[in-house]
Amino acid sequence: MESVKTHYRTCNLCEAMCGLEIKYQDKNIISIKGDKNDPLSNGHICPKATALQDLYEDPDRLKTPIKRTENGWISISWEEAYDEVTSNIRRIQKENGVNSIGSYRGNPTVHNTGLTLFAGSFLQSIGSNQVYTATSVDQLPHHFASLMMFGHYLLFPIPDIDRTDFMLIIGGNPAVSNGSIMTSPDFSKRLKSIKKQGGKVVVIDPRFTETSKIANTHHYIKPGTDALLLLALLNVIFEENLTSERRIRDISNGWKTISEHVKQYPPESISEIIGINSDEIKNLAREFATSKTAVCYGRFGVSTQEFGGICQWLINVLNTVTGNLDSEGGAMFTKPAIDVVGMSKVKGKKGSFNTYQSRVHQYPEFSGEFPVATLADEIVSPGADQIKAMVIIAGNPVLSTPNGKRLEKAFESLEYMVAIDIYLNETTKFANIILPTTTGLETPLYDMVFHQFAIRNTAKYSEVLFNKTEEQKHDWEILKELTSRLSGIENPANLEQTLDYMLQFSSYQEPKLSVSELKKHPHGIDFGALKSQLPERLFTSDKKIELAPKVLVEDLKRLQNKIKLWQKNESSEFPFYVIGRRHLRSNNSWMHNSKRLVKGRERCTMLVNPKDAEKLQLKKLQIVSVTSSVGTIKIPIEITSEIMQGVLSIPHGWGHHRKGTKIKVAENHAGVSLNDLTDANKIDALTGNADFSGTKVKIEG
Ligand SMILES: Nc1nc2c(c(=O)[nH]1)N[C@H]1C(S)=C(S)[C@@H](COP(=O)(O)OP(=O)(O)OC[C@H]3O[C@@H](n4cnc5c(=O)[nH]c(N)nc54)[C@H](O)[C@@H]3O)O[C@H]1N2
Ligand SMILES: Nc1nc2c(c(=O)[nH]1)N[C@H]1C(S)=C(S)[C@@H](COP(=O)(O)OP(=O)(O)OC[C@H]3O[C@@H](n4cnc5c(=O)[nH]c(N)nc54)[C@H](O)[C@@H]3O)O[C@H]1N2
Ligand code: SF4
Ligand SMILES: [Mo]
Repeated sequence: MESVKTHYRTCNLCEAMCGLEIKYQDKNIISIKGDKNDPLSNGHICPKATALQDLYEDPDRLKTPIKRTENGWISISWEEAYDEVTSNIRRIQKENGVNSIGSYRGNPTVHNTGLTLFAGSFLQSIGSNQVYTATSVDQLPHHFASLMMFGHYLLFPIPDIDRTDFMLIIGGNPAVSNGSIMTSPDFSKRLKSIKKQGGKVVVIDPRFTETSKIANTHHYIKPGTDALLLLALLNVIFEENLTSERRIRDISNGWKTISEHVKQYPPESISEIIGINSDEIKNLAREFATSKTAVCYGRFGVSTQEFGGICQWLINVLNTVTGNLDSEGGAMFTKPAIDVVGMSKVKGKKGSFNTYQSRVHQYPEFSGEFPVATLADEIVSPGADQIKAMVIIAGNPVLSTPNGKRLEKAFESLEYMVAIDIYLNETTKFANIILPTTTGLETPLYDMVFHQFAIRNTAKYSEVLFNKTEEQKHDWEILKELTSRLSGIENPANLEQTLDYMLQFSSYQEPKLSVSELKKHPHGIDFGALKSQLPERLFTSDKKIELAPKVLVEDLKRLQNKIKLWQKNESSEFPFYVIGRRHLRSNNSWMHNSKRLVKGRERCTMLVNPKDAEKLQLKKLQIVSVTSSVGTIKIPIEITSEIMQGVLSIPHGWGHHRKGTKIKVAENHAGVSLNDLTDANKIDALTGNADFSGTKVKIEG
């Protein structure tokens, strides 16, 4: 037996990029702890990190390609699998056109270096415009606002949380999610330290969340109405002349337009709709604008709503006009070692909008993809360019996209599907072939995406801990092989060589970066706090921030029409709003096969406010039927004043009872899928993002 060894790496499970210290002996893990010397996470981890061991040891994980036959799944060789996949893709394209192959890439794509580096050329080798990802059930409105205002869809302002005096959090619960589009490990500690230093934290959320518990103040808000709150905050700031910062004003367009538009939204006019008192709105605006530094951060809850695009735009405007964009303690731009955004000055895409439209609903394209809410339509509606086959990479859209049940039916009707995934689950069970990959501890990691969104500039490369077996393949190896077979063009570079190529363009020269240099720094290298970078960092043609982009200003008309509907307040067959909820020991849909993560009391429950429970005579843990315009689920309830009246909360990513999967632990903790209720026709009409917060339901006891 070998001696006990220590391995350092970054956890790839969520956006926080926590450094891990892993003790192991041979192929056995002894402990997974936080790496105190990681310059970003300083020793923090969450309960999910230890599940990396479960993932590594999971007997349900697929290791060799499997193929669906009339007699069930059989193992096949990689050679046979590659042959089948490429010949089917070519055949279907020959018979039905190049766009007959759809693709969907899920969330782990961005946590996997191989997938981020090799998926682009793979999709090019297919050449179809039927491209879908989890972006349009998540952060698409952020990209939209960035493209329109800063000229690049990946140029996100990140809260400078360690130096701020005031943080306004709208529709995010980083105390549980560990932060999103804000890589900030140990978020809770950072939030507490804002308070400790005399600063203030305010949360706006229909639920009194774990983050709200740490904050100074929490306001309930009626789901989907945040755009009005933001307009009212800006109204007060402009009316009371609380705007500031010549520097930013000098490098922005549209200051006057925005000030004119917000005049229409005094707090009194919208207070009743959103459910926050007008004096409280005024105080919040004043406190925010007069705080020495302040940052408004809005995440998933204000992205996945009917006016998600407007929300993300106005959040940027709020930070900008109060002098908090690109300045310490505000919202700042990062400068990562592999500067994907910066590199696109020379080569690469800055993003695009509406350059072509989807076939069935004419939804606008965004940066080369369509809203996934329309994927089922594109599969089931006959005609030229109908999707006949799907390539699914690291995604579980049956559980994660609106109206999952309808998507299941659509998948059933496909001529062919290939999935690149580690499990036989609710989505991959529809595949003809599953190509399994290494994951977690078996993979090298340089976080291409989340270094871009981090609250400090750092760089870290994690080596493989356990070498893969001979039969296993890395994601990038599979994509590279398929790409070369489909395109006939061989990519000579492997993963490390590709990273090396990119690292040579780093603006950090001390030390000179390469994979081998990064390997000498297993805890990572710290390049320090974020720095001001405007106007150089902007991608707009005149190097100015666009505060009033035309498409967004025009979208205010849609909001005006909605205000009339809200004001009417008509009674509805579906009186409740249902929103989501994340849990520290969950990760979207795919980590419920880890015993230690699912143990304990049932987590797939619906939160109901005591007043609503009383009205409907519901009892604790009673199983109720919840029905929306698209479906019904049965779920136990928890009665709690944590959730506001008229709103219900159900976590997403459950519903593992579906037949034909091979995820035993998850099947025994099945729960039900929130997305059997969400409606694929409900989207933010501007950006195409799913509108989850607008899901309306009724309850029957
Ligand atoms: N109603 C509602 N719906 C939601 C949300 C919500 O809050 N409410 N959240 C949304 C959000 S933010 C997101 S990001 C999406 C997520 O949506 P998806 O990305 O579609 O779903 P995941 O649950 O992340 O599933 C990831 C899949 O990748 C596989 N996988 C894991 N690691 C690897 C790997 O290393 N390689 C490969 N090839 N495969 C791997 C897993 O087995 C699983 O099948 O869900 C969205 N859907
Ligand atoms: N433990 C854990 N961590 C995760 C994940 C996970 O599944 N589990 N998923 C990861 C992923 S993919 C993502 S994208 C991030 C997401 O990270 P966050 O954005 O922090 O996501 P949520 O926890 O869903 O927080 C959204 C909040 O918005 C609130 N909300 C819902 N509707 C509205 C509304 O209309 N208005 C307002 N103001 N608030 C609203 C909800 O109550 C919720 O508290 O988390 C990541 N981290
Ligand atoms: S917070 Fe995220 S990155 Fe950190 S240990 Fe947990 S899952 Fe991993
Ligand atoms: Mo996400």
